[in-house]
Amino acid sequence: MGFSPIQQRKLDEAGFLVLPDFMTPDLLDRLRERVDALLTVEGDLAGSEFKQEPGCCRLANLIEKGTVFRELLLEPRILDLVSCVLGRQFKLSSMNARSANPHGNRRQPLHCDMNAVPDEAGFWVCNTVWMLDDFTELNGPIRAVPGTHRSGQLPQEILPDLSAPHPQEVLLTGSAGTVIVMNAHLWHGGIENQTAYPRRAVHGFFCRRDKPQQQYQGGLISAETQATLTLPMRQLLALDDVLNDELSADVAVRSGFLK
Ligand SMILES: O=C(O)CCC(=O)C(=O)O
Repeated sequence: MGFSPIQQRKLDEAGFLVLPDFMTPDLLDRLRERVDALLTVEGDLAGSEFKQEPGCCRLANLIEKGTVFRELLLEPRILDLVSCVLGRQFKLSSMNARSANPHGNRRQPLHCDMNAVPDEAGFWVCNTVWMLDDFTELNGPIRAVPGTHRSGQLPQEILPDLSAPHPQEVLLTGSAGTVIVMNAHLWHGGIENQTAYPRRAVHGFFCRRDKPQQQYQGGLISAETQATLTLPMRQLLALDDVLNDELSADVAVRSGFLK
């Protein structure tokens, strides 16, 4: 494992781990370039394979849309940390991008991704957030309530107002090139971007193999792209996994908060 016991304990106890300077400048440049190009080309349709969100631009199905995103999928240090949350049996659930609009003036409600609560086998969702811009207090970082991944409850079961500040919340800030690994049972949500610039991130979202993918990769990735994928990629995408076909093929896409 490439991470210290202290870092692993932080991920386990707080529910997130911030990894500064994780990306090389070259990777960061290529991710930015591809995300911006896709946002331009897709225009009003951007994100529509999944869900669109007021106040921000989203992209979905990124494994299909660029080799640079496939590099993220196979990053061994990230996969090690994901396995600290999910155990060894996991797969990609979706890969998306989210750009909080300048002066977007909207915050996400506190949520758990996919409205997921841990089950008898433990945690089953884990997100990785690849910061393409600095996340500052003002430009719409993620807020999170440390330790809530262990509460066994969804925020909407407890809190009267999911948009209100939470007394224990912290802001997950960092400079561009940082990656956050987050137990996605953690109560969290993006807040308002009050600046004049977009705040972009790519989300590599993973789940345990016995659960449905958020976005069924076998249905979304074209045959042409599938033919170029290596075996480790196919395994992480669950492309040759009959159980995943049963679990994911007919499941409506599920978000923790988007209708
Ligand atoms: O701000 C972000 O990039 C992450 C927001 C988030 O929690 C989500 O879209 O589920």
